[in-house]
Amino acid sequence: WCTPGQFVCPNSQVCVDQHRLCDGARDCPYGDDEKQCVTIAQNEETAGNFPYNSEGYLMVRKQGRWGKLCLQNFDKVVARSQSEWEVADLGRAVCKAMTYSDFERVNRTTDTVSSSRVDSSHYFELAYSSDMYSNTSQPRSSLSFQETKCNQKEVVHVSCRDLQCGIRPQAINQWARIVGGGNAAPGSWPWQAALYKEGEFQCGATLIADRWLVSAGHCFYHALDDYWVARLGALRRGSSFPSPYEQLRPVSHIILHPGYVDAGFLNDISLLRLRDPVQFSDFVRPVCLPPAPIRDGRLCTVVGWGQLFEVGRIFPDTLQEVQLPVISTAECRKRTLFLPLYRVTDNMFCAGFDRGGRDACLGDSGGPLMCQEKDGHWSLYGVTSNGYGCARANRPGVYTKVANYIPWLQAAMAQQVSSLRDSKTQCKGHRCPLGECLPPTRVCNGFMECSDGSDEKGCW
Ligand SMILES: [Ca+2]
Ligand SMILES: [Ca+2]
Repeated sequence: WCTPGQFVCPNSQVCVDQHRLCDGARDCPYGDDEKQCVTIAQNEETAGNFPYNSEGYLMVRKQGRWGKLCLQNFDKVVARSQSEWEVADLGRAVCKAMTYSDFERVNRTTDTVSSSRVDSSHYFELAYSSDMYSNTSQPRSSLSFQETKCNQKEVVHVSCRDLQCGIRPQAINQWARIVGGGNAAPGSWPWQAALYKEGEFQCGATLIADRWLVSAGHCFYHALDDYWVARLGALRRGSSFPSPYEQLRPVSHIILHPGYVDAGFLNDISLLRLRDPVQFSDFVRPVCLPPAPIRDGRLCTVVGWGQLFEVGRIFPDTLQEVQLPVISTAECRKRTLFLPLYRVTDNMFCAGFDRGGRDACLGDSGGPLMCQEKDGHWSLYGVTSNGYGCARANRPGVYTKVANYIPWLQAAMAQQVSSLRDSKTQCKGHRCPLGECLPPTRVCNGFMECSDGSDEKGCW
């Protein structure tokens, strides 16, 4: 319904013209048009894309247009505004604005514009307007940006470090939580990953670093030699055409916990290394590891595409979320007394309501149980482990207690890649994006069998 080129305000049906982006006035219902007005990028064209770059030029956006911050009058403006700003403060500010923990380096540098880019490069400089707003009762920032030719081409190159974990830039806090389960909104759980084995959805997983996922052990026990692909930034499991927010990454190494025991699901945890790191964005971000063991009674959230009913294998297409209370281990052992397979160890915990129902079944094996900390960020407390059917009354969900495995996770991530066991990658025909291996007879056979049609590309 928007005209091409217009900005679509997230989670509303409002369209905003480009020149109203970063113009200082709020046009989207949630103010999204004034949110992304500073970034780090290599050039003006890529500045407006979704990914977060940890390194690049400091860029600002004014009235829809991106440009590099030009430093030619920086010292003069700082002196006039009687502030004690340094270029390093600019770096710190942009890194923080992009949810990095801090900056690593800030350099004043000369912009090298290749001849093909001369027309598209654009600059803004700081402007100080001491008298302009002096009569208004509202105190406002007297520093702003204005266009400049930037003759000396002196700009800022920044590198930031440690993207903050557990932050959900796209989550809409204004929406009431749906108790009892419901569809998740796009980008609400940016660390949630779907795992596909040879092209088929199998398990959930959780992103904890740019190339590491935590999942359950039982997903891989009989499938260490299969070809696994992680799908991140996805909301709809069944959609064959990936959204622009999605990232697919083949799994290069599967590290199953050495103490995993299939009978009883002991130490049901695994760590997956991605062949290539993900590109962080609003839709693909890491969760935090838990600062302490989980507390009984705490209300936490489970997400997944898990079965909606035990019978019929009905998988929802859109990511589901539900809030569940953590049950004490004593209570959980009582409830599972007559289920002989259930031996709840101290490396596990239980969550769910008395009545059972949909909530008990929602999480995918390997997917996250996460809780929000007081300061607002989210931590991964549990890995969905239960493999005993679902949606039965008095049958709480069982989760691997992540806090007990942090030393193991950290040691495993620090291992030399050469010491890890390689996953199988051979396919004698063609690999589809989600990992299905098509035999040579199905490549260029006139039928599109991969979701992206890659098996029928370049045939003639
Ligand atoms: Ca605006
Ligand atoms: Ca084919």
